[in-house]
Amino acid sequence: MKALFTACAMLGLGIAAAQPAFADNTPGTASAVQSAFAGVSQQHYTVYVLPGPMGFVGPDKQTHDSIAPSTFVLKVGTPVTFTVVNFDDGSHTITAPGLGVNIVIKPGTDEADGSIKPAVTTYTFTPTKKGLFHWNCMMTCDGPSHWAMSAGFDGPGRDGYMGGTFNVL
Ligand SMILES: [Cu+2]
Repeated sequence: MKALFTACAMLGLGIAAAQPAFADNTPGTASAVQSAFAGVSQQHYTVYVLPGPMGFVGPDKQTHDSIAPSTFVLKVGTPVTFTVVNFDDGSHTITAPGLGVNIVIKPGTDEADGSIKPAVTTYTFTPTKKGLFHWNCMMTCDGPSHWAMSAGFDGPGRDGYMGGTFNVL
């Protein structure tokens, strides 16, 4: 967390809206955000899809299908490319209707030795409006409980597992 805070402070990113505890330590102004993004003309995220046994532990003490990271900070009007590495042999999606995003993630391949060969999906889009946009996976996943799909935030999908947020600044 300290590293994240330091990185944000160095960039001058206003994260007051998302992290009120940091409000005293960040400029939090639109001009500071624009200044921090001034040289950014292309963004890139590498995202990992982790099947249950590799995924994060929920409050039920079980591991779950997870997409990491699950929150994305984007610059409005600037193309962003996602490289999604899927270690699961099932398909997932990162779907945010409010932002017009639907990343359909290819499934990995089951190998003869029982391992899964990861699949790589790339997806590029340009966010055209600022704001917070929830995403969730539209596939039936995280069996048998499907816990990671259940309701959270303002839509289906547990944030940090099969749901999350785009923050377009
Ligand atoms: Cu999923």
